[in-house]
Amino acid sequence: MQKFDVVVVGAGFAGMYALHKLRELGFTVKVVEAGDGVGGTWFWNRYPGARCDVHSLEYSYQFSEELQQEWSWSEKYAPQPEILDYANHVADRFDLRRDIQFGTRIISMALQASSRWIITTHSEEKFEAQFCIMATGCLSKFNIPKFEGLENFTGEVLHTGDWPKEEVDFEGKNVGIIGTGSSAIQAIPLIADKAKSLTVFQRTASYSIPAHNAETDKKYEESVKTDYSEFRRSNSLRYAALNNNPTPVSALELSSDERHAHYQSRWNDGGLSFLASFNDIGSNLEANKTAATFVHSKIHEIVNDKTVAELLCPKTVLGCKRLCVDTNYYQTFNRDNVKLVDIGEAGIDKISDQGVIAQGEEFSFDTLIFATGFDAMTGALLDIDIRGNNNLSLKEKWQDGPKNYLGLTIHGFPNLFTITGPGSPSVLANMIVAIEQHVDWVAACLSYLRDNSKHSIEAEGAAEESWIQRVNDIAETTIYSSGCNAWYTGANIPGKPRIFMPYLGYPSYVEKCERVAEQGYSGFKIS
Ligand code: N01
Repeated sequence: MQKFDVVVVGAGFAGMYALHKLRELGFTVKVVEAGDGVGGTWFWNRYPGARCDVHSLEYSYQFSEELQQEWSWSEKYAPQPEILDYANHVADRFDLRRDIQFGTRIISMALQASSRWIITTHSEEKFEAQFCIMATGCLSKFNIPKFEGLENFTGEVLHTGDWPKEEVDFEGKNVGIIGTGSSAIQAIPLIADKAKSLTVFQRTASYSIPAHNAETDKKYEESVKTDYSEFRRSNSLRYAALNNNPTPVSALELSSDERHAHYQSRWNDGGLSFLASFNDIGSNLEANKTAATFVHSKIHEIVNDKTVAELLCPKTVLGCKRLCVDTNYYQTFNRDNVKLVDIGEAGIDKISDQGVIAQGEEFSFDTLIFATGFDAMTGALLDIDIRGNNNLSLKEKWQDGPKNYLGLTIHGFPNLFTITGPGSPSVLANMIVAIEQHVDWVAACLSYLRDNSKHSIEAEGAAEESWIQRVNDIAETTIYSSGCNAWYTGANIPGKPRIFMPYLGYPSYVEKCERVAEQGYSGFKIS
């Protein structure tokens, strides 16, 4: 059995950086990856139109000044193929592949009395490691709902989160797509452009803000690169570690004309920074409603058919489910070959051999696309049979929802770390920034243990309890507690316990992590 200081599960952005950082510090590291390439979410999500909703100059690593200076993004919002190229470039540049085992899925991990882990792959290969780092991603276990009759469908079935590497040909095809979240919203305009017909099954309408994507502004790039580290530092002081230029004013302080003009200017800028239009959209439902009303008015301006426009207007709290960013999403419903079927809460009746039956009507398709999202944040972790102290499984431990300390470590599971786990800013921050902060923290922690001849670190139960309380207390003061069926809470997966998973507020999170380390890892048992 091969032995390592650290086994890392996953070779997305988190796993790649963990490998680089820990190897640099002299640890022996093995990365195990189910796919046959690096890139994680950007390896699997190859659907047409897939691109990041964070500006390219921010959605990139900062650990190497040379890397961030030499790489140039072609567009304001990088498309998936370019992000995958970037991941491959990083893997080559830092010679990562020699320590990554591709095409290998971890199925179980068991803690030994020695506080070392035995890790077993799908082919029964075993590794031993003192530490395990779960870099399994927040949106990596894709979800196909259990639709009755799905197995009978005779056409092609695709999922946006598990898209084929080969180009899918939609020419002359009748296509159905279930779901209207971020993935669908990006894919729909491009598929509609190719397919004979596209039918969109919408259960809950989403708010979407235009990306206004463009080629990279070279002057802006140059100005950022003149002092990239200062750009990163100032972004890291913001709520979501994004350069979103927040307006420090309540939406309710302005006259309705002033407010409208302000929203219009944010709409013209495009993207997620719309959420920062005012300082209370995320915390005050009345303020939030003004933003929702503005987006409704835009939908009605764009979509010609009044009934379709009204169906596309979300009735939910804006931002409570992930805000989407699009290119020509609403415009696509003006095409003759696109049909919106609002299935509402009744949902899909069933799948037939020909297609979808909804509201008693059968829709026939050559291709059926599931844009039905992910078992987010916990799905990939719980797919592995992880057993800690006293053979306790993580599944049992988390049966009422994920519990951990700092979103990084779990009581009962010593020497195991989760990168961007539930309870950390993760999906509600710039993911790559959050990843680097976590990896740096773990690397410092492992160095501390080594320097002090310690072999085991475990979150204390009390620290875990108070952490979960803190995560929830913060969420309670925001629109996220308004009860929408967001994947942030697990509500998109039937039977999944509902608990708000991300930690809100990157700067206060980082401060806490730093304080814990400075205090000799307070809240942990070290031996
Ligand atoms: O998944 P989703 P996604 N019957 O969960 C519907 C990131 N991302 O892959 O809302 C019928 O958002 C579901 O309906 P409802 C981003 O963080 C980023 O689109 O549950 N419909 C919903 O419409 C994003 O939030 C980027 O009522 C069903 C859709 O499927 C996250 O990934 C791009 C159903 C799922 O939407 C996930 O996005 C893409 C059922 N049984 C993704 N079950 C960018 O960076 C589910 N649905 C831009």
